[in-house]
Amino acid sequence: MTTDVINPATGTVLTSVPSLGLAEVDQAIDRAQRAFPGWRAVAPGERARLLRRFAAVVEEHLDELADLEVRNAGHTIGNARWEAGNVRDVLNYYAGAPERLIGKQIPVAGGLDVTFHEPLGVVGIIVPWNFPMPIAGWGFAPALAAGNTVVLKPAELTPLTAIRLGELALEAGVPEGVFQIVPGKGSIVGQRFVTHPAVRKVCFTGSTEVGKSIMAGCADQVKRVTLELGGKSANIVFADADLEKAAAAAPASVFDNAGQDCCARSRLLVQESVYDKFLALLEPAVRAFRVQDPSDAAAEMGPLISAAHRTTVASYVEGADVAFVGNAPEGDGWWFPPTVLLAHSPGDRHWREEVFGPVLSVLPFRDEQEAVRLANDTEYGLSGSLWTRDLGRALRVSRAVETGALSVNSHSSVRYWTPFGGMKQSGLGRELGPDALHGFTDVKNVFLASGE
Ligand code: TAP
Repeated sequence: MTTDVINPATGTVLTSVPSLGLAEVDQAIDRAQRAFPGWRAVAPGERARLLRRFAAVVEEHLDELADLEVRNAGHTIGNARWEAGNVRDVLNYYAGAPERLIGKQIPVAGGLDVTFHEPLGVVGIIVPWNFPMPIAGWGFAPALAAGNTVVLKPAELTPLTAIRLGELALEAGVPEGVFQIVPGKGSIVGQRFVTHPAVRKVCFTGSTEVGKSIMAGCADQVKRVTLELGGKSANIVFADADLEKAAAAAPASVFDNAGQDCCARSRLLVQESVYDKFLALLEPAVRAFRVQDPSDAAAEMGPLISAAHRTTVASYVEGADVAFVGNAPEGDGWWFPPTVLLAHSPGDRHWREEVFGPVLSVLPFRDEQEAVRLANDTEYGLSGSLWTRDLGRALRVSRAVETGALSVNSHSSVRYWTPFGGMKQSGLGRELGPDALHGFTDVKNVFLASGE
């Protein structure tokens, strides 16, 4: 079976790729299982060298990978180049890990006690369509560095860069069977990662609903699981903030990648004393946001991923109180303009649910206490920002907002060398940073009797 791959900026078919059935998935898992003993036995320095070589080959193909993502996912060329570069950087970062996967020596009587970080075996990685390259790399780079073999399922909508990365790994000298791309349906390929006993860990990024079912399925075999799920992050603007700077930065914090970002700051909380002033500053910034052909270097936002997703996003705007709307091309492709909605209560559907599109909901707040209460009034807790010139307030609110990654006077949440992941129903476990590696190992404690 095959699946057509569509360019979301034009609605035309780009190519088609295989969609694997159960028997083929089992064969891939079998190959990964057979490759595992050899890969874990590769000397740490040699595994590091292979990962660095993989990073170098990604670098050599950066333009090609970025171009594929522009056409397959509608990402702007600027973002797509960053994303391919992020795969390279994450590989280089975790290439430093094999020689540093250091255990402990713990004082005991009668011998020596040491710990080892043992690889798990075959790791299954399930990737969504919104950031196909980075999310794949955040899983496979540390998994491979720790000595695991990997089967990776890209989203059906966006398989092209993952398939290419699988080829580039082989070109770099990563042995056959160590890193395999297994394209196909979530309900077949992804689900098999959950049920196949040889897959010892599942890394899933996607909707909270599917994430919960994966977690429940993994319980059956006490399978390790990392979940990166939805978000409804707050951007809190206090009256003492640099309002010009905060307003200029707000559009990209929610409209980047057409809002299809689990970290999107899709709830804007503005202190009521500056509410009108802030919206007046925000409006021209939203109207100026450049939504255009994503292959154009000036583009700040491309189309939505699919026609069906556009219908879902539009359903949040119907009947809502629209403050202002930016621009988007008309005609072919799944375009949707940046849209700012006024929330009238925290119960409004567009305020509560993850829209996953270029839709920003705005609500005023009275004081710090109310800002924290409203920010935390959600089942999610992935990301967020706050803007203030008061250092004490920045510290208090940073500690009080229940979220895995927060920025003060900025909207950055992702650096490959700092931890990333969600609190509450936004996820389980952390990716990136120095500790992610331990999510791909089990600790073994060994006591050696001295025979005294
Ligand atoms: P999901 O259905 O969760 O898809 C994410 C990945 O999981 C895809 O590779 C998908 O495969 C796979 N999958 C689906 N059902 C599965 C199952 N039963 N077992 C194992 N794997 C399965 O997300 P979506 O439909 O693409 O998007 C729906 C909503 O989820 C979005 O609107 C957004 O709110 C949220 N979302 C969040 C994120 C992040 S980063 N947190 C990313 C994407 C979407 P297929 O290729 O067959 O779909």
